[in-house]
Amino acid sequence: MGKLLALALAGIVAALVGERLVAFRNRMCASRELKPKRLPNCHLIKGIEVGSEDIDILPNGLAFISSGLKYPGMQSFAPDKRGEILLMDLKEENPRPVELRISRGFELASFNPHGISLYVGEDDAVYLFVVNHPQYKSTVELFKFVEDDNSLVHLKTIKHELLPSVNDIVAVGPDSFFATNDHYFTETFLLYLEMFLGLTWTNVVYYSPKEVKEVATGFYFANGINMSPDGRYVYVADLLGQKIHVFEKHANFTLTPLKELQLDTLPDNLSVDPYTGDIWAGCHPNGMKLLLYDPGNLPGSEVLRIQGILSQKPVVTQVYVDDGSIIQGTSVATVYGKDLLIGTVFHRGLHCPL
Ligand SMILES: [Ca+2]
Ligand SMILES: [Ca+2]
Repeated sequence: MGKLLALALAGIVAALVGERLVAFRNRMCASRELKPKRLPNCHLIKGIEVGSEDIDILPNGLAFISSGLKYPGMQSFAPDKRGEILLMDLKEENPRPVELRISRGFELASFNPHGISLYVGEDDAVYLFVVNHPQYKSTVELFKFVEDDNSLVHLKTIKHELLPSVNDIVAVGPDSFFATNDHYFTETFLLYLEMFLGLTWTNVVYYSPKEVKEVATGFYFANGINMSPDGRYVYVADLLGQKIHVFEKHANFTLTPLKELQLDTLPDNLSVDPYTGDIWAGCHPNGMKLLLYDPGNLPGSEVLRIQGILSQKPVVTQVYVDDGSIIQGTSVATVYGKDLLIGTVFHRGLHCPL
């Protein structure tokens, strides 16, 4: 009887694991194959050697790029190199990125930048918020940009128990923001178990010096976050839910769910065109290939433009699709006029005229 019970239990466990595995592979888009769709005259951006995970652009064409992310379980081609913030002036004829100097007193050796967000203050001061993972922990670093000097002055490091695993942020004031947590757990084994089991425990948190609160939850893997140009709506990419969630933002910085847009790909960071309001999403068409990074079977890239997200029928356009032969693991796509910048966690970004 003991053996029969053990066999029955083993059978149930095997069935559950099998069911979870199938569901996990579906969430990862593991069987998706790609038909490349390229844009003419794109070139890889020289001077970005260890990744271009997130990009944000000022109205004057200065693009800020976070480079050198090391993320648990993900391939890194320069595991010992510290991260950096690069600046590229898109108004120049042949823009080349330069590293921004960071003021003394900031712990540069362990700089591991992830999502970023710019905020222009009332006095035209430019603030750069950077998600950082020193020793694989999560902090948000607040910098002030000094253009004359191509430098960042470090203002403060923000740590909070509600910000344990931050992926991306969108600034809403000179020292306040919404942030996504991409995992509930922080320990590597548990965070992978969380993904495998398909728990939807990740969230969005509002932070200000006076108040910190969870404002949305129920995501498999909350990733990119951004806001409509009028500041009324907040967009959140759920990477493993393959969705973009739209929330209405209120004066007290709470969020009300408004709608969801189902995609057939894994959306990472979201950018918003300040003139058209279109959302540009850097996407991973096959999450399994991204995770495994097999040089013989490279992860691909996909860039989507979403027009009219609030309308009855949003228009989703595949702008760029690559099987990985040119760019792998696209994490962001952002536009400045007729320039499209595509970033990736692994290597150089791509600059395409639209
Ligand atoms: Ca961002
Ligand atoms: Ca991200």
